[in-house]
Parts: sequence; C-alpha cells; structure tokens
Amino acid sequence: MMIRHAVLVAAATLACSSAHAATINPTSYDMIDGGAGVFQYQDDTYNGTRAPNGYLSGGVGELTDGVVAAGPWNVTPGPYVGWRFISPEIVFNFAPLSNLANATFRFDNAQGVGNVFLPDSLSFDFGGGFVQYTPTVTFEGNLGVFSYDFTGISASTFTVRIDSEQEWFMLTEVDFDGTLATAVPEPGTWAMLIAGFGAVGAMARRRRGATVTA
Ligand SMILES: [Ca+2]
Ligand SMILES: [Ca+2]
Repeated sequence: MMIRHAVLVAAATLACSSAHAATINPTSYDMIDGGAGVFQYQDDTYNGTRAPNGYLSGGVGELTDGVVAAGPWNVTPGPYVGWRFISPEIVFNFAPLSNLANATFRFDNAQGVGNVFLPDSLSFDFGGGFVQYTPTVTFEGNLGVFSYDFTGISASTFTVRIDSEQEWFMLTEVDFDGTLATAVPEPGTWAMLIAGFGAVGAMARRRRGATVTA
C-alpha cells in the first residue's frame, strides 16, 4: 500500500507538468535605478545590491510587487520608478522558464505633465539581440498599459530595453504570464517511480498467482 501510494504521488507530480500559463514572478531583476527630481523616483523597496553608480542587482522591488500606483506620478510618486533622459535596460531572471506567454508594463500616461510621457517602444532581447515588438496599448485611469503576447519564448533570463526620446517616463508595475519549467522530475523521483511500478507489478503477479492456486 505504501508503495502504491508512492507511485500515485509520483504520477500526480508528473501530471502537474502540463500546467497552463499563469502569473509568474521573476526571482530578480537588474537595472540602473530611477532618478531624482521634484520627488524621488527610485525603486524604494528594492531588496538586492545597490552599487554606488545606482545599478541594482540580485533583488526585486517596486516593479514586481503587485502594487500599481493609484494616481499620477505628481500625486502618488512613491509607487513609480522614473527614468530621465535614458532608455534603461532591465534584465529579468526567472527560475527555469518553459514558456513566456505575456509581459505587461504599466506606465503613467502623464501626457507631458512635468515632462513625463509614455515611452516610445520596448525591445526584448531573448538571446539573439534586441527586437522591437508591437504592444497592445490600453488605458486604465491615468495609466498607459503596454501588453506583449509571445509564443515559443523559453529564455529564463532576458532583457527589456525601454526606449524613450522624452525627458521622463514613469513605470509602476510589470506582470508576466507563462509557465515555469517544473516538468522534469528529479532523478530521485524517477528512481522511485520506476521502483514503484516494478513493485506494483510484482505484487500483481503474486496476487494473480495466489488466485490461480486457491
Ligand atoms: Ca509596483
Ligand atoms: Ca518609487
């Protein structure tokens, strides 16, 4: 009975490998921090390393904390990261990723208030150089939402460059949908699975044998 239970658990683990795309969070993202201005537009909750030159690495913070700014940058500046006169590159690191289905970026659609604008475009580097993808752009209150659908992307680390010709842009949240690559069982799981099948087969053979002789 114990062996049969182990087989069922192993089989259930394998069955989970075909999960549908769902929200996935990066283990870390690396980038040059936001700038200062009338308020501060840094990634205030970033929990990784902050180099003297402002480069952040090995942690996560405001961009993937699930918090979306409730108002424009000049009313609720805290939940934004803002960059000035640069097109920053953000490196996103995931636990092994089998499929990236969607990436969504929420910016303040300030339309020039304080020289803050939506960015011009986003380019993604999945290992073969930067490619500019066409987003679906929608608007939620004061936010401009850039949404990108992908197929066939399995890079567990990739870089997003946010291109801006304007002075400022303000980013409050990045969401990803996809599937993490949890499909491959550990070697120990395989060993247990094979041993379990063998034991169940042996039990079945013994049982058949017992039935015949009874
Ligand atoms: Ca956020
Ligand atoms: Ca901030």
